[in-house]
Amino acid sequence: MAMEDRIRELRARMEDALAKAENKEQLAEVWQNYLSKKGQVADLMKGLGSLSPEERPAMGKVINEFKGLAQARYEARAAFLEAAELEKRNRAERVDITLPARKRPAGNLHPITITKNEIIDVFAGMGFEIFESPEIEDDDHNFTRLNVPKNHPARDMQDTFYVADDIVLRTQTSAGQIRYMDEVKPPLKVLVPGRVFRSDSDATHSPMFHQMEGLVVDEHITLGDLQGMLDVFVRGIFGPEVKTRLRPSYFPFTEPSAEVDVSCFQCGGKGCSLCKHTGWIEILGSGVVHHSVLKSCGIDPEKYSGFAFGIGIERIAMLKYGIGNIGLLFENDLRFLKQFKD
Ligand code: 2NM
Repeated sequence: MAMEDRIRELRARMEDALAKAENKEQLAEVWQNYLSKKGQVADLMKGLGSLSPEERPAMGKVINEFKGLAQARYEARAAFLEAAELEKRNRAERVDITLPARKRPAGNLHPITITKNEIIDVFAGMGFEIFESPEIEDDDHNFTRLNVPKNHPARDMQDTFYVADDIVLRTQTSAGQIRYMDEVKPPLKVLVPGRVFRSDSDATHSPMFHQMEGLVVDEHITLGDLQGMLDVFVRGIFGPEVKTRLRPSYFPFTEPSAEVDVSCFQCGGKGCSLCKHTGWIEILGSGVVHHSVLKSCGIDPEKYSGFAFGIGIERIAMLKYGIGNIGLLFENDLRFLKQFKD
């Protein structure tokens, strides 16, 4: 075949192969077949040897021109495929930056935590320290030093969870008050929040619940100081209109002891279903710290006196939010919990 015909035929085949190459691998194959040292364009060059010396220069020029053209075609196809690939990737990775962000559901605090924080805020405003202590206590801190003698009904297995002979799950956070008084001497104002445990369970009682006990010890502390601070507390929690009243009661660690009522924040004291038509709602227990409790902590009861109170956080939360069953606070049903988003 004449050289011109071979070139024309080769050019047609190569252009066809290039047009069919759809990716880098197929393109590399075309390069290998036609443009590499062992490719068909190089073969043409080798074919020059069989021509006469007169024909060689002109033919060499033609082949060289073809080689340049073949390379240009190859590069054009390579550039085209690269652009197509980039375009395809851009389309696949396209993001609409005007789309609103996907919503992440936000959580909220548990009503017990909300109530606990609110109570802490009010007492922190009156200068109280916050102190935390262990949930597992010894008999000494949970009972004996709180003036709960052996054989007292509060020690009965029915109320107290025993971990070992003289080790209990604390039944009140006052065990922490004892630990605090071992470290800090009067004047002192401390609040001990935490979980407590009693074998008791119904619509308003849970075997685990949260308490916050307060203690103030200084010279010349009286029941009047207690009532003044309680007034600040209930107004901070239930609103500026409410009043308090003390009724005599009994706790082994206080003498005298008092039950504290708040005037009904729903009906203003006129009587409604919430206050069972009495105008008053019981909210906590309190009293003047028993001299033997002070003595058990090395505090001289002749010089110092104090008052203490115990608040049930669940009780306050249930009153504040109108929750009828304590179990709702521990079931962790999101339909219930989501209602406390602020
Ligand atoms: C209450 C009621 C009355 C109380 C007593 C003490 C301590 F440690 F000072 F003796 N802390 N908390 C107390 C007093 C707790 O809870 C209903």
